[in-house]
Amino acid sequence: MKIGIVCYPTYGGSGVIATELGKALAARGHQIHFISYAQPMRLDEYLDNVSYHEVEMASYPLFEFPLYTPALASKIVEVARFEKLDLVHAHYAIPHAISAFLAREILRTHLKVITTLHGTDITLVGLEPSFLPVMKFSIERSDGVTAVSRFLREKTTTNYNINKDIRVIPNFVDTGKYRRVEHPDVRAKFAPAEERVLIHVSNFRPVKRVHDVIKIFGEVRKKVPSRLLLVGDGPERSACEILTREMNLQQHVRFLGKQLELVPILSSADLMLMPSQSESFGLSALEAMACEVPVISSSVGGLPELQVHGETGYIAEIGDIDRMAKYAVELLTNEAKRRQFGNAGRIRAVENFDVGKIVSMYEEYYTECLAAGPAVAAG
Ligand code: GMT
Repeated sequence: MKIGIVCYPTYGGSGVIATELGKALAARGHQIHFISYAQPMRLDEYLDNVSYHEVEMASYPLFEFPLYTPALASKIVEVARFEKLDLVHAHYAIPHAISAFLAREILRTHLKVITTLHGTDITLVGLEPSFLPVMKFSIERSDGVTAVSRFLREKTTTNYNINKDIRVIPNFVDTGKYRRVEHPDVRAKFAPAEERVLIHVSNFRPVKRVHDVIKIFGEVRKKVPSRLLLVGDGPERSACEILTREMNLQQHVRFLGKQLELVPILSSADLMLMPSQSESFGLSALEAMACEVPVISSSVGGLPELQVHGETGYIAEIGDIDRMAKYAVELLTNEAKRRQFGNAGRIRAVENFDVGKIVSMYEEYYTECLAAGPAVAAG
């Protein structure tokens, strides 16, 4: 198949999944064309069957706001026409699916559009009154819609009053690459041998509740000598650095910024904290599980579909810092149990969320959508 993949290129789960999906499909012989405003972060090497097409943004004083949606549509038209795309797979409905529909109108062909819903496109952004009708339209007019968890499918149908078949295709990880490989030299950079290592990976947006991570760590440190690694960057980073200093934890917390090579870092960690306010899937938690790192998370969104309370980690209510800290101390002071949870997480990642299995689900879904007639919006 000839597939256009439209995604955000930034450090974030939807871009990671789109890029890894495209790479895996290319390895299976499909022609993949990534379309975005910058090279996706994980597309950092030359690969057979993969091309990247950058959306050029014209600036003109009359345009107060960057006109990304039409610029992206024009690029999709160009790529679809010259590369003879069979379908466009839009990751995130707004604006990617909208641009794909515009491209389809211009091309006057029935270019198939498949949209994958990832998270805040549905739970936050799309609920803005100004976006609501556009969001509903983009779901209804897609030839296929997938959601990364059952939670997100349910939210989509109830929030937008949509009667459309939405396929749940969960996120995935390459468990061949994401596996625990002890790197004593890397671990030694982060903590003395007798201390435990906690980790949090996110884009530091308010929904991630990174403040809670630091507060949980503050409680844990009262009982267990330990360090906290904070991986990623985003709007809350400065406030988190301030909180760390206010709590006098700066000697024990490392802000590592955006990191591409996560496996050695995850392999140095004993526990992951993910106390999010909203999380349709929680890709970082899956990557941690693949590396045998137990996860302590909140109970929101798709997290209970990913990890099993009391088996691969623990789940607590949003904001319940004391309980999360208690769970963390329990695992960090019981090495046998911590390892058992780590192994269970690895097995769950391999059996349910490995790249091979999930990419086949996408492949089958593409074939189904290509064989079906055009999508028709209800009422
Ligand atoms: O929707 C977002 O907030 C951003 C998005 C991203 O690009 O990281 O995150 C969402 O998609 C990821 C990939 O499917 C999921 O793992 C995240 O759980 C989800 N984030 C939220 O729901 C907050």
